[in-house]
Amino acid sequence: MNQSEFIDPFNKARIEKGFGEMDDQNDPVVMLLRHKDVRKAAHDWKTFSSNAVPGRIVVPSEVNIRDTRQIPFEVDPPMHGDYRKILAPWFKRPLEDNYQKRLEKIIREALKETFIKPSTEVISEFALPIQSRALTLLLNVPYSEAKKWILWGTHVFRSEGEALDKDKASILYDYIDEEIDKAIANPSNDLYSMLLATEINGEKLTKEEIKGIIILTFAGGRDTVINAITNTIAYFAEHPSSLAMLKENPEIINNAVEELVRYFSPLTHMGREVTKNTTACEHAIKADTRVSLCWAAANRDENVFEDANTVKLDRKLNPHVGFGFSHHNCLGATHARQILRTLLKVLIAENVFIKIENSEENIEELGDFKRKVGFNKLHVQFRK
Ligand code: HEM
Ligand code: EMZ
Repeated sequence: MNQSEFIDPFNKARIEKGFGEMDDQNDPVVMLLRHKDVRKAAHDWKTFSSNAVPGRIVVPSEVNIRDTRQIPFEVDPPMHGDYRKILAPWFKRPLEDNYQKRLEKIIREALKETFIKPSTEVISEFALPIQSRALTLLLNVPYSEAKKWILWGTHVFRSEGEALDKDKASILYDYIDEEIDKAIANPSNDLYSMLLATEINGEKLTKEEIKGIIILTFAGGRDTVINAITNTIAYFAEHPSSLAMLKENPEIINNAVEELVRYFSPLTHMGREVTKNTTACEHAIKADTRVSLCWAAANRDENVFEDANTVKLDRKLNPHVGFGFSHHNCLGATHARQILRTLLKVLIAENVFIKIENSEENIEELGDFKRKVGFNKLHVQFRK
């Protein structure tokens, strides 16, 4: 009973120094580990910029596989705010009744498929299909598109054994180019068409800008959501009484989702480019180097979270940074939260019993730190 235990590898460094160091393709990264420092740096875009060459703020860096700037993720204020303004209403659609109903149907059907199988591999047969089918709602495109996306596997830039796979990335880029061209020829009510019709300060968005927004929607919301779903299934397999507790107290489902995101922190960290010589935790940081904001370490900071290493589904005060902090906070969070809330509701309603058969951990190597972020494989039995 420990597959859903995610040990915090940053504890000692966070307490003793407040930062960690790792190399990434000869472009080292200073990782900020304390909640207070992570939030401060996330806010201070003038010193810690997202506006580097495309791909550089991601760790591992994607500079070798990507020329397109992801928007609004790789843009600083004030331009960042212009993009957010046009995207915000669209990314709030998951709050609509009809969206929620369709999402619930997707999750119910995915679960139903598991009941008739002796065994289910959660990532490929449950989490990935749910993530891809749910994304058709967010983009407002035909449900059948999900079939293609499922074939791409869990990460759009990574393949087994290759952290950065250029050929794989080009499948996504070509697909998006084609979809934008189709929307130009045949406008509909999908995200592509909305963006094609949008102006910022009297100017239409360029094709490259639209591509940057769509790449981010595919890449940012893929393995994060898949890990969140898969880790949640592992958790309730090992804590069936927590599921029963949620059934008794459905009013805490939203707290439970926040706590699972805090505990699992599906996105470990995100980088920034340092614009001027500065210091963090009394450590000198040179201009043009990289830092990362380690959401996963900040989310276990005992100065902020009591019993930080324990999952407390009814945790009330929960200022976690699992979805980031400040202006770049996750644009897909409404969608992601809705998926996780609906998943819990459906598991409860169906009285699901989950048994882990075997698993293989997905460990991220971050210099001195090794962090479990999820699973490569998780075989379970789902029973009613
Ligand atoms: C930003 C985490 C799901 C789209 C972020 C950031 C974090 C994060 C930590 C901040 C990055 C930064 O400050 O540099 C997560 C987690 C998710 C999730 C844990 C799932 C549990 C999604 C989904 C989508 C999405 C489903 C869309 C399909 C975005 C976008 C941004 C972002 C567009 C950039 C926002 C901006 O720069 O203003 N996410 N994300 N994310 N996320 Fe998510
Ligand atoms: C980037 C990133 C976005 C990056 C908010 O996070 O997610 C990563 O998984 C992608 O590889 O390109 O989209």
